[in-house]
Amino acid sequence: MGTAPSERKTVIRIDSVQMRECQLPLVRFFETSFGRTYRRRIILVQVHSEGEVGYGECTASEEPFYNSETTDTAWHILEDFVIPRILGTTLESARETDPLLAPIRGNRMAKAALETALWDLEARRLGIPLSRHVGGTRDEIACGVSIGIQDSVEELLTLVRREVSAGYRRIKIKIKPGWVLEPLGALRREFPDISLMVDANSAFRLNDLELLQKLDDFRLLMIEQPLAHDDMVDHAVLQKQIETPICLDESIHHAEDARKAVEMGSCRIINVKLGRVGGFSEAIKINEYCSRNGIPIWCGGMLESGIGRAHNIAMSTLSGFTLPGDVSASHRYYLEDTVVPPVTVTPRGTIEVPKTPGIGYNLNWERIARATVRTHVANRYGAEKIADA
Ligand code: OSB
Ligand code: MG
Repeated sequence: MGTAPSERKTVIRIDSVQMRECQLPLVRFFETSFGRTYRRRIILVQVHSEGEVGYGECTASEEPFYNSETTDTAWHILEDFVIPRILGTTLESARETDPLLAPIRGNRMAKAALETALWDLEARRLGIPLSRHVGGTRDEIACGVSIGIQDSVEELLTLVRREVSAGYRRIKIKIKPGWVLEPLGALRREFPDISLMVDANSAFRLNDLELLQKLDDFRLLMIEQPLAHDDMVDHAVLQKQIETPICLDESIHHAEDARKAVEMGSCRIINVKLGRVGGFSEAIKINEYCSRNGIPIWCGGMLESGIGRAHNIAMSTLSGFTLPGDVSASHRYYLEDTVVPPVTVTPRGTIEVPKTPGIGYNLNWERIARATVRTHVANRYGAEKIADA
């Protein structure tokens, strides 16, 4: 089971929280079954407590297609609900963030932006790497890549060749109706033995059973979220009729979802995304449940910039994260990242886990300043003033 999260505690008095929206162009568009993304609108969160700082990144997308959150809804929830609940409070530890935010339903990506920042802050105060603070033990993590839908099979092959020679340990391609058998056939002809998987982002229904059964011939590691985002029942029906293991992404919001999905037979593998589950506290619970029950898990990605990527690296060091995740090098998405140096991958297809306190990467302030389009600052003095008035 690995180690439990660090029991060491500090008292965290929340003095101020700053948010900024950064707009970062992607090196190349990223296409899923719900469309193309050309640039990210990312909210960065900074929490201050008695001279210490922690950083978080909100993983919500620009549009409510992956889940119901967007950059703008997350900004609203953070500004009007999350930050006011936290500001001026004194937490026994970062683990108390979750119960404090529990009255706010859903909006897990907004909440995770602050929750993860508090774990970073606490790790820095304790002088330990974030990976160790959350209970992780690995010194390096195994990396895979997620490759979007392309205009042609030839373009897909070019990209896969590049990532395979870079050393990535698992290739995932996005699929949708009309982009399944042809790309997979071409990939398996050229790369019969690579570790290969697909992600449908909910693009199919049980009606597509015949097509989904054909996937068994491609010896895939798994098929990620083939059916509706909110449907664990049909996933259980489907899993009985296909050999390829189903991995759930969109459907799992917390540890109780993970338990129910596993008990119903809706999946055999789980993709854990820090934002989607609301932060480290919940990710740790999922890790514990899945480790106890022999369910492999891996770290998903949301096209994060360096700060979110650093949090993903820390989470991937937990014991249950036994499969390569969607945590890859910064340069695949960003020419200039929000951290320096950017996240890099070894020729072995791994990322070395930072050993310095907190997230273990420095912020690229010059880049962040140029990308910032709006900011919001709230401090406890301001909050007290409003309360007195
Ligand atoms: O379903 O895993 C997904 C990106 C945006 C929205 C959903 C997904 C993805 C990815 C990207 O697959 C993974 C990455 O960040 O490299
Ligand atoms: Mg997915």
